[in-house]
Amino acid sequence: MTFQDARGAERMQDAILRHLGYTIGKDASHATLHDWRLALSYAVRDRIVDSWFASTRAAYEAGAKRVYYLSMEFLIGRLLGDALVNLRADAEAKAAIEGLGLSFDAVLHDEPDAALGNGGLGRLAACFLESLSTLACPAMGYGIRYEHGLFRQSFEQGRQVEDPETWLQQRHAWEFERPETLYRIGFGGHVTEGDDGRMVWTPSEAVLAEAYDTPVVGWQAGWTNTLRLWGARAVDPLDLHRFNHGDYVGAAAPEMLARSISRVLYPDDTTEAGKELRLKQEYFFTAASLHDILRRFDSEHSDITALPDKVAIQLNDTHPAIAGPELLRLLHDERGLPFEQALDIARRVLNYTNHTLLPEALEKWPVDLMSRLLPRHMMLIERIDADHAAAYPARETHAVSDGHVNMGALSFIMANRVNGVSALHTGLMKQTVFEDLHALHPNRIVNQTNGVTPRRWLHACNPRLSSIITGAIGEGWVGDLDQLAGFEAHLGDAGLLDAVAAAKRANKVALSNWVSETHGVSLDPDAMFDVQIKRIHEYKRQHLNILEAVALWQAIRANPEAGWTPRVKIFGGKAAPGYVFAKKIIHLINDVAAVLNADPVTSPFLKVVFLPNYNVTLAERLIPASDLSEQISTAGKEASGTGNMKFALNGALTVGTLDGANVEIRDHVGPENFFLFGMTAEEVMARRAIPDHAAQAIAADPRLAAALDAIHDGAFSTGEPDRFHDITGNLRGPDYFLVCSDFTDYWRAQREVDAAYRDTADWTRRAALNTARSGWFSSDRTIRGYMADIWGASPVARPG
Ligand code: 26W
Repeated sequence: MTFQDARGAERMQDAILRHLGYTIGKDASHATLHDWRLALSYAVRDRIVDSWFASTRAAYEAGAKRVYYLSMEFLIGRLLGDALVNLRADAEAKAAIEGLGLSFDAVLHDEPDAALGNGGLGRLAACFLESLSTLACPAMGYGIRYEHGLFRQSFEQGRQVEDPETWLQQRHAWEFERPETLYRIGFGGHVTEGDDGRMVWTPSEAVLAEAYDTPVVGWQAGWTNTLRLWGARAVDPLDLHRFNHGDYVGAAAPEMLARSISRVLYPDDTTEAGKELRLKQEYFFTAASLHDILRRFDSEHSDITALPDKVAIQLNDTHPAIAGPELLRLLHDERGLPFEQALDIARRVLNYTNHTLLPEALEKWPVDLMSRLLPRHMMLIERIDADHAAAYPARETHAVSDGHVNMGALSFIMANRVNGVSALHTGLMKQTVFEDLHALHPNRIVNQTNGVTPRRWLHACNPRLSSIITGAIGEGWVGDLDQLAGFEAHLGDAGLLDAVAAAKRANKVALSNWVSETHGVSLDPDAMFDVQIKRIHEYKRQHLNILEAVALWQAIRANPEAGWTPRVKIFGGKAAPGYVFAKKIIHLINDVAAVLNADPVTSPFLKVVFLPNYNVTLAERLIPASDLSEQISTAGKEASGTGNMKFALNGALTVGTLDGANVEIRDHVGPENFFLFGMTAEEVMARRAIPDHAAQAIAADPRLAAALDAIHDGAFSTGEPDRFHDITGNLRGPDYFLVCSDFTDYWRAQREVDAAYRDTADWTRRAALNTARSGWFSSDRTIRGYMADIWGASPVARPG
């Protein structure tokens, strides 16, 4: 440790002890691990605040254009480790904590995940905020401060059980409450015409939106932006009249009702809940955010028509789409701008990202619900629709049709730019859901292929590989991942590939130890770690993966001496509580695991593990220890994927379809370093047109037939043979996601994987090439694309 670090460690230790005493109010002899973690967090937070204030001041002084990212979800995970890495203070913090006789790992692991998101969309928002700060782009994230994030998952007899998530039942060191930043948000009521012809909305109920700020520090703490989350509370928290009459529940009802708006995250990530509370949540945070954005603009500028020059707003999917009508209401109704001018300003400020083509995920709100909850907005939506239809009569593109408001169409009509999240997805958007609107506005849709932050998803979660890379090419890659390409030239360096292989094996040993400690399952670190971690959904085809496991088990039993490549299939992922079929897939995987892992003949070659409560922190533990990344969705269904990028960056090879960003990953890492299988999106459409496509596939592949039979006959559900008949019935029947039709080629690819893995040196070379050639998948590159092609925003000179 350098003198510099020693001094740093001492300073850090002083700060920790100061906060333990004066912030937590504990002396060292009585402090719990939790107290120490909070004390360290506050000590680290102090350093971020300096960069935060400097950045905020610099943005003001520069009169910079600001980016506002509106998202119902921010899947942040833990913040302490990330902050330490970005402040370059992780070494001194480790020394300080160990100097106090504590385990650094234990302190870090005391922090709960901020699980304010479901999956890809929410995590992308978190990566984007970190990249916006790293690129010194003045920006704010706006969302909801859910009291309860995504549910905790556990298994009982192999079935998913959900329990409330409770991250806020302890001090949250990273937020600053802003009681002075309070907005009144109305619902319901009626609209009247004022004598000046302006429409006046008189809500029948209202809640208060209170701001909670979390600093988002970028790499090297060069810049720090703000994530502002809104908490709901009652205008009048206590009904004293009722209280005085002993109706204590009634007295607290207003507070309970109001807080229910930010109480819990809706756990659905592909099916719109369509619930009134969900729409209230969407309007609550969107309206509070727009109020806040205009207040800040007014404090710097006097001419509202300059708004598009100073403000760019990104709608993270349709969830904040009510922003269009709300901005119109604020500009036209409240500020008196002519409708057309207000519309023009709003259109030049708003942008919309689409993250899915699944019909059931496209939000369509019933007109009567919208009219009841947001009567003025419904009127404005109809006017927007009529205005657009009049201006573009060539195609039928109404946002309002058959009694519903299509939030995708509304977002498109109100947006300056609309983007997809991978090249394939953006192309399909133009051909399917937005075909008509694209024809009318051929330049509005652009592509911005997703990315992930290399700070959390390589540098922090995989220090072993990270230090090998830095040893070879210096540390510049962390802030500029394009430099990773330089690593390829070093793959021939003496011992480098051995070091890469050793790092991977050490990560796998660490994971095996953790799995055996926490789940009592022993994993052979020399086996191939074959990992599928993501939300459970039919289009992601976890059931294709477990079907292949059953077929492999049968093949090994039939010929144990055939020299099988030892493999461990690791699953992780939550199913939306109401998604019965997905929950059945989880049950099947756990039941298959129980039989396979207990099979003395096959378990040396094949094990299956489903790790419960998959979240950001578990991903950080699993991805560095993975050899094979399962990206096996039905082509045309996964908009992009971002886990696929994290695996490639961490030297896992991909077995996958030509879907989402898999296409671009394969182009960058080289087809020879990617195990491709399955139908293309076009072939999927053609195959689906064949009525008995599944039966044909089963008839053509006895291995597939045998695997289905085993599941159907109860081989994994003794005592309840028909437990999985809904799964086998679906796969032998409609099989909409073409599990059976892609099975044979998937089996073929997996056997190629087996053969490739046995050539350890060549596998390591291909793994290292995946790392070296994945620099493009940095969210810094993605955000630079948004800044240039969508927002017209530019970095501000870093203060000091
Ligand atoms: C209304 C319920 C609901 C909630 C969330 C519908 C849809 C969503 C999200 C759009 C689902 C989601 O997370 N989509 C994922 O977004 C990622 C980031 O762009 C992509 O990488 C994934 O492919 C996509 O499934």
